[in-house]
Amino acid sequence: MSPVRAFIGLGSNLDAPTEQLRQALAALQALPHSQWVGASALYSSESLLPGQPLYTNAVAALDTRLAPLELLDALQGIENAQGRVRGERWGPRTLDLDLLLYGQQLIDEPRLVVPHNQLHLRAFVLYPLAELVPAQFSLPDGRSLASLLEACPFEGLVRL
Ligand code: PH2
Ligand code: MG
Ligand code: MG
Repeated sequence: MSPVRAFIGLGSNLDAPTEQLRQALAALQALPHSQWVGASALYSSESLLPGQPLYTNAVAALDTRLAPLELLDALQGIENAQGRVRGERWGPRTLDLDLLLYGQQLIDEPRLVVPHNQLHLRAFVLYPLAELVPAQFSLPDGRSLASLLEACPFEGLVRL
């Protein structure tokens, strides 16, 4: 199997978020059967759920021979290693690693939906992603990243 370029969204709003992201980026660089491509800058923003600590977010890219569910397992392993406690949906977390895109594949399985179903609504995903792809980049369903960025103001994001 030839490698597939995967994009991973990183987020943290507990226990020194910026340090959590740095540690997670190092863990992603060490993933087996995968070649590191790069990461965006870190960004700070308010949580989508009010009343939570600020989030730090970033997006990383790697070329991987791991199958989508193998990659998901590896991402959850990193989340767990960094103290992720699975409680309420959208609760504060030490580390969230979301598989945003896996090549141009559309995946709809009980454990995994790719592209991530909120990707198009989230400035803290779209703007970091835009740092890692060509200007004419499109999602597997044909939506251009440029059109999604246009519909999703940068407002509220702070590039760290
Ligand atoms: N993740 C959530 C809910 N809200 N808000 C920001 N700013 N960043 C996130 O990563 C985030 C969020 C659930 O995954
Ligand atoms: Mg998430
Ligand atoms: Mg998640």
